[in-house]
Amino acid sequence: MKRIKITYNKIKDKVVKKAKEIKNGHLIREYFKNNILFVTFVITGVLSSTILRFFCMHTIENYLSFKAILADLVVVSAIGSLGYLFKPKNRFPYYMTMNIFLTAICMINSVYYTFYTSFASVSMLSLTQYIGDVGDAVVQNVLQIKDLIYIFSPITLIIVHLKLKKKNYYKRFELKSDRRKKTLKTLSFSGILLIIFLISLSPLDYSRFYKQWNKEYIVMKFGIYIYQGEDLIVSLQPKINSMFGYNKAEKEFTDYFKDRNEYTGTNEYTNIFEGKNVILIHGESMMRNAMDLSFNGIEVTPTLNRLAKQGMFFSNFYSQVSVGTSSDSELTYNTSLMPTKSGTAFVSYSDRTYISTPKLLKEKGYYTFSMHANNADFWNRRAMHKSLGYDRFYSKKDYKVTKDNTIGLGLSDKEFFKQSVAKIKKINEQHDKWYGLTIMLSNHTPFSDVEKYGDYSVDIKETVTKEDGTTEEVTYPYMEGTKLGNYFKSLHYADSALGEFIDELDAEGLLDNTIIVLYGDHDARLPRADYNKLYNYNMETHQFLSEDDPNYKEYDSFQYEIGRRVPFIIWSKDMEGTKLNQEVTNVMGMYDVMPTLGNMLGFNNKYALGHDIFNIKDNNLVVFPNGNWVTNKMYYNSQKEAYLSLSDEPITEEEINKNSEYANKLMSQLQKKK
Ligand code: GP9
Ligand code: MN
Repeated sequence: MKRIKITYNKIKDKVVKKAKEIKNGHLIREYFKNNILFVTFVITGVLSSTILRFFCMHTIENYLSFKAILADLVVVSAIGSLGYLFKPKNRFPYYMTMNIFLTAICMINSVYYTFYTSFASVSMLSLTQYIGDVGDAVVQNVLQIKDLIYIFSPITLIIVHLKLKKKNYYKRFELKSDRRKKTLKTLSFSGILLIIFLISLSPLDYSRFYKQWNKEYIVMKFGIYIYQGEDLIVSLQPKINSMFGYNKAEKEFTDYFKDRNEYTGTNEYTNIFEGKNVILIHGESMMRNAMDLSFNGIEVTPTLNRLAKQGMFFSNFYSQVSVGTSSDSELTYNTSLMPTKSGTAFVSYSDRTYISTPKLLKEKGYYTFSMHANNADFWNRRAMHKSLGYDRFYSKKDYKVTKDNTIGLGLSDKEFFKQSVAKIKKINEQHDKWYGLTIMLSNHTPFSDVEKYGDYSVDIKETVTKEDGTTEEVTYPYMEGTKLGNYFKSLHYADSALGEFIDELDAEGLLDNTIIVLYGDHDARLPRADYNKLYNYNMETHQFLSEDDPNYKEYDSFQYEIGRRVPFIIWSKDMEGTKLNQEVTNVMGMYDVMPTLGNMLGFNNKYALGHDIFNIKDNNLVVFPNGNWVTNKMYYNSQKEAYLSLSDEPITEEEINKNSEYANKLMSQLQKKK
């Protein structure tokens, strides 16, 4: 009894002494002094991750998110604790290696976010071969000073190391058992932090972490390091999935469609194009809103505007791409499935069986082909176009590409179309019915081959009569020299190539029994600041409005998101004046094309995620791979949990929840390809 009392008193004295020391700051100071390398490693690691959130998520509660800081602290301190397993003199190389690793994660994500407005995925590593081709575009437009800021972290660690070396800090001796004790103590500290972190998470946090598609949210609540770790596991999943769980995924996928017979069946457009040839045009980076713009009385896209006016124009249309951009559009267009949650379907899932437009047309006796004058392996098209059911893929090696006839990434669109017409002519001679995809290339970021786009001024030119009666042409600076201005020049070029293509096809008699279908593949990722310039220019005074001007219209992030619309047009020579010549204003997504066009061409895919727009009409809901969605009434940003009203009708919470639930259900099908 006496013994217990003595031990108790001893412990009590110790605790009181420690508490006093902590209160006086001795212990903390002492700890920092003795563990300076570890502390520096932890602080720099957490700071880098915070800076990344600061640059990517602009509200203070996002980048100073308590949960994310705690999560980063757990990861970095756990990694740091392992440093104590080394002898003091070997600790710096360990911390330095780990620091470079964590810094690289932040830097890569910083660059990646600027380009894709999303965080990087390990599964994209298998795509680095394609990045080479657009590498210049990335370096010119994306690598910014803010991406280099993270170098402060290894530099700080080196400085601290050199100072410690000078003070003979590394000459100390520590017993092996002491090192193990220290490691365990520090790891326990990380463990306590981990428990606090796990308790602080809400059910929504857990659910989003599990689903993984809302990357911003995960980084905001779990920090970049946990996100990247989870991403690594998820990225390896396709490989593992091929071995296990495939049957379960297939069952879930088919079950999803079992009770889905709403908005199906025939309508007044059923079979209307049966037996017609189809030329599908993939309009690289073509954006819908550019169709409304003119400079000096000349439209940016006169050809698109003519096709829209004479044909069927879906003016409220969105592509639904993820990081696979062009390839995601091709996938969704042809299968009515959505891109994968991580990586790209074209790369990770080219070995799956797809129900696709080319395959269903082949069953109806069509010959199917695709044409793109770029390297056949870009986006793994060589393999994937075969999986999608194209009989033949014409790629770079099938075209004459010279230095003189290239623009941007490769063969110019004008030259590509000219050479393609000759090929289509032959196909037409050999085949009764055909369906062919042509993928454009010139209008691709960074839109810097300006001198090759031809004359198209995006400044304002006016002829002014002087006092002496003579005239003079005056140029007022407007969009010249901006990235958006260069985009308009590039798009004007691509539009003119399109015009020439249609004329050449017509001259060869190839349009007589043919419909042209055109889609913009995705937006052009242009700076928001440039749109503020575009929409805040006074044509009378030739001045830009300042931000405090009452007429100044901010092109906010919502405007930017809904401004990502792309054109979708179905046109044929004889459509003008018929019932098909109309503007369809109901919101529509790329996944609605297969059901809509399929109905017109006379086929049906039971496993389509989208709907025939003429059946679903204004009940349509377009889900984006990041979880955002849009209806005729509103655009909903699920990361911000905020909406933009698009009509005068009131919006209820119940409606938002119902739509979000639908979006969630659909999102969970993304990975399950039949
Ligand atoms: C590459 C071209 C561009 O061949 O389709 O792809 P993107 O960079 O737009 O995904
Ligand atoms: Mn593209």
